[in-house]
Parts: sequence; C-alpha cells; structure tokens
Amino acid sequence: MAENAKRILILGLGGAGCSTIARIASTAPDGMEFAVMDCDVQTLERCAHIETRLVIGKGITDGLSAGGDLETGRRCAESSVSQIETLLSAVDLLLVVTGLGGGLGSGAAPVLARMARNAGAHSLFFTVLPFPFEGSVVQGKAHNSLHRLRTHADAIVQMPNKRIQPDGDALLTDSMERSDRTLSAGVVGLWRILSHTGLCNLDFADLHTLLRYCDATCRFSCASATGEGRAQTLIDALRVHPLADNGAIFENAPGMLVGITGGEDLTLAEAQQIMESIVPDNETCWVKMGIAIDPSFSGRISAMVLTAESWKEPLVGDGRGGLKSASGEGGQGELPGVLKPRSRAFGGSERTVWRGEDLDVPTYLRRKTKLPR
Ligand SMILES: Nc1nc2c(ncn2[C@@H]2O[C@H](COP(=O)(O)OP(=O)(O)OP(=O)(O)O)[C@@H](O)[C@H]2O)c(=O)[nH]1
Ligand SMILES: [Mg+2]
Repeated sequence: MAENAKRILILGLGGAGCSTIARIASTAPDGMEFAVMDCDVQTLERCAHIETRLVIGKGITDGLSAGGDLETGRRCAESSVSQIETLLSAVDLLLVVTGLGGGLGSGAAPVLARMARNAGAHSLFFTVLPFPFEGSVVQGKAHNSLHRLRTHADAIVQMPNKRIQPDGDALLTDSMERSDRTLSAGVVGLWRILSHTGLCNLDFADLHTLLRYCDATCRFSCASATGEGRAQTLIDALRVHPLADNGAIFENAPGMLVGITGGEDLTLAEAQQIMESIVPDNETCWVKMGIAIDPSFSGRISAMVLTAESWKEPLVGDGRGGLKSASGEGGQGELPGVLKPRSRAFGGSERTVWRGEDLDVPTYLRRKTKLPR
C-alpha cells in the first residue's frame, strides 16, 4: 500500500451482511480488507475464510442471534465497544453491508456508525431492506434503524430486496442471491475506483466531498460490458440497474462520482460516450470522473456511478476551484477539523477545560456528531 493510501475496511454486519461479505471475499480482487461481525456464532462459522470475525454481545445472547430484537442488537454492540474500537483504529473509510429488519444489523448499525465517526473514519452503509411480505413489524424495525443510522453515518445506500424482481417462479434463495450480487458489485466497484490509481484519478478526497455534502442517502449503479458496441451496452446496463430507476438517478442527481475501468484498449471516444450519457446536461450537478486502466480488463469495460440523492444545500464555487455551501455557513457537514482554542469563551469568563476538552464548545461540535434531521 502506498504511504498515503487510505485504509478501507469492508464489514459485514448480521446475517445478510455476513453472507454478502462471504460471497465478495471468495472472489475479491487482491488488496480488499474484510471483517464480519455478529452475535450469532453460526453465522460467523459460515465465514471461515474471512480472517477477522468478531463475535459481539457474548454475554447477552450466549452466541445465538439477536432473535429479531433491535434493542438486543444495540446492546450487543454497546457491550463490545473496545473490540469494535480496536477494529476501527486507523480505518479511513468503513464500508458496511447489513440487512435491516432483523435484530443485530438493525440494532448494531447505528452504534457502529457512531463509533466510526468518533474514531475519525467515514462510514458508508450498504443496507438491504426487507421484502414487503416480511410484514409491517420487520419493515418498522428497518425504518427505525435507518432513522437512527442517518444521525451518524456519512451516507446510506438503500437496497430494498423487492427491487430485485424475481422472474415468475424464481426461488426465494435465488432472488436473495441476486440481491447479494447486486450489492457485492457495488461494494467492489466503489473499492476499485478508490483504490486504483488511474489516468484520471478519483480519490478519497472526491468521495469525501460527496459524503460531506450529500443529505445522507446515496444510490449507485454499476455494470460491465464486452464486445462490439460495448460502451452503449454498458450505458444501457447502467440504466436498467435495480437502483437506477431507468436512468432517473443520473438525471436528478445533484452530485456524482463516475469511475470507468478498462484495459489498454479503452478508447477516448468510449469514455466520452459513457460520460455524455450519464452526466446530466446542466451546470448544477457536481461531477467527478476517474478512469483507470487495468490490464486484466482487456476487452472489457466497467463503470461504477455513485450518486447523491439530494444535497444538503446548493453548492457554489469558492473562487479557488473548490466548493462551499451557498449560504456560506459551515453546516454540520463542515465542522471544523480542529476547534480553535479560545482564551475567553463567554464574555470574559474563564474556559471550562476538562481532560483537554473545552466544555464551552457544544458536545456535538467537539465530537463532530451530526444531529438528527
Ligand atoms: N439479500 C439478502 N437479504 C437477506 C438475507 N438474509 C436476510 N436478509 C434480509 O435482511 C433482513 C435482516 O435479516 P438478518 O440479516 O438475517 O438479521 P440479523 O441482523 O442477523 O438479525 P438477528 O438474526 O435477529 O440477530 C431480513 O429481514 C431480510 O429481508 C440474505 O442472505 N440476502
Ligand atoms: Mg442473524
């Protein structure tokens, strides 16, 4: 890893998350770093090929699942704070895959997001939402968890299981597998565009900008294509992706990252055709593009597009080639990295400093916590 490379940890949380990560890890490109976490020992046993497996809440469920109880899931995570802190140390970006609607994933995800923020890591959650037939109680738990997650996570990608429309009499396991494959492709695609140095780089700072300004929810689309007319095939596939709403996610996006990967045979015309079809024809969409040449892609091109669903507020140029929010105010997403020490906080009274922290500064500012929307 290059000296200034950012560390990306890909974590599976709960049953659905662990099964997706187990699938990704068995065919992953070199260099991806994985971990799985559950209170259910049996789930972790199915992930034997993943080096880092964390059993949380041992004293609470005794190695069993959280039994669909969100509060138990939350307590499992809270009881394993030091294990999780160790896992998150020196991580720059945490990509979490989890299913919401059960107990462990729904309860532990918000705790994990909070801990990632406190550890100074960005977090992006790829969440699977339950099928409607699982009932309103399960849907309610997923909704509740999403609501809490928005408080601390930088961004959340929602992937309702129902988006993967099974053909006629497809087996339930097959449609779940399709859902897992869709998520896996998104996780690998995002990792690839952040990890490959390319002709035209997309890097961590670009993702940071998207996460800082997006209003918590993101979508993605990704596809690969080969053969004659492969650029058009790729564009069509990006539009019919289960999360792309026939291209509406591109047309309406206020911001997007586009990563294109191809072999030595990738042409300028192909890159241009893809960009012109994906990027909305307006001046308000913030777009960052990266192109990477990977010799193993000979004959194949692939693209990953991560879009913000909405922006906290419109962005304008800062006159130095950067961006700032239109109001000119920081907003919660732009909390200062280092709080400036002040000699007298309130009208000449002495600062209240405890263990090196200035208690006159509100806790949410000191801890860089996003308040609930
Ligand atoms: N796509 C997909 N979705 C799944 C899978 N397993 C479960 N789900 C979905 O994810 C939701 C949460 O289920 P789990 O991940 O098994 O629950 P958990 O977080 O382990 O919670 P507990 O088992 O109660 O501790 C379910 O309601 C399903 O909609 C899977 O293998 N693939
Ligand atoms: Mg489970």
